[in-house]
Amino acid sequence: MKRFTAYEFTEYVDWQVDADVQREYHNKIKDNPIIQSLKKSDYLLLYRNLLLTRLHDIQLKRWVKQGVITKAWLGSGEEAVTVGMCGALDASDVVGPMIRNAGALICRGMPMKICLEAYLGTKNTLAQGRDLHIGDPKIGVIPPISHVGDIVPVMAGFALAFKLRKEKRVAITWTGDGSTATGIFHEGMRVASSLQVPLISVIQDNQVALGTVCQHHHKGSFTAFGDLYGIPTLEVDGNHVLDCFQAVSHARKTAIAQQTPVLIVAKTFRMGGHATHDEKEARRLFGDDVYRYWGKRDPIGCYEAWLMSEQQISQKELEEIEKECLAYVDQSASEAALAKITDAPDPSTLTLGVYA
Ligand SMILES: Cc1ncc(C[n+]2csc(CCOP(=O)(O)OP(=O)(O)O)c2C)c(N)n1
Ligand SMILES: [Mg+2]
Repeated sequence: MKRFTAYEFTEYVDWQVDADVQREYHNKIKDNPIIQSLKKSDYLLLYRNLLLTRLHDIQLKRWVKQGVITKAWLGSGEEAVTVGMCGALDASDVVGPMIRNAGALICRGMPMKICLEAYLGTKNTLAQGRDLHIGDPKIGVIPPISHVGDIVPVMAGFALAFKLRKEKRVAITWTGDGSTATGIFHEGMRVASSLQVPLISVIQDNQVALGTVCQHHHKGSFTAFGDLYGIPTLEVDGNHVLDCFQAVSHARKTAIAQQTPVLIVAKTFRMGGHATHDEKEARRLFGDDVYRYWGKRDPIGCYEAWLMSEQQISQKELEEIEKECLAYVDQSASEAALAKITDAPDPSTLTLGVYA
């Protein structure tokens, strides 16, 4: 993909195929029947959604640098966990993303213009400009809850409703490594496991919470939570869109057939800061070697290389998709910027629908 020197991490700007990483990437899924059953259009849809998710973040970063917004919470480097997992869902399922899972909105079909308007506070989003955490129940997206962990029991509640109505649907949510420290995450997991509801709970271990590295806030393996709650548990490469896809595809079947929650632990890496304001501090926290290691594992670069070498998809075909995505994001950003002027919320509506 085209790299954006002004907005992207140096490891991505200089990205090249690393033979060892690529071999490992291929071996991870080479005999997987779920991946083998995918069609070319499925592969390309995942590619498109990865690109759109990255370009969404690049556009936000551009606005930060231009002073249009003060900061943005990005998911750069972690796109595969969201895009791969959403790709394996059914349209009837319900997703509960956190702010680093903006790709979930894109995968579920929210117009890019609205995704971007969330940051501009227009009246066109679900919260009508009050909050940048957005969703849309019509497309099965529950907005992130600012208090981390709180979405887990909410999503368990959706899963309980599906169970009681005997519907073949699942609810899925993502919790960061740091947010597993909250009591509410465990209350949600305990309710889901004791009531045996079809909840897919993903621990998105990007190895950091704000400025605290994971080793300092958690000892032990996150997969042990699966035993603790007596539920099936999977461990995936969070930078591998196909590994994430196959895990949710499998988890979804299990969750519905056995009426059980499934835990998925996905290891990944936050290439930026907690938000755009502390990218330099984050680099100091981990050091260059760690960035180099994860930079080689760019979820988009690796997938692109895999599509070309294993699926014989030409670079030209991928570039065509990219051209469309770039044009779509550019157009959406212009429309969103205009909406900031034309569709500002009416101040007299400030307290409407506000209950706490
Ligand atoms: C209950 C609660 N405590 C603290 C915060 C402040 N806070 C926001 S994000 C964050 C770190 C979350 O880390 P992690 O769960 O690993 O997610 P990541 O940011 O790495 O994606 C904290 C402490 C919050 N939003 N809610
Ligand atoms: Mg984290």
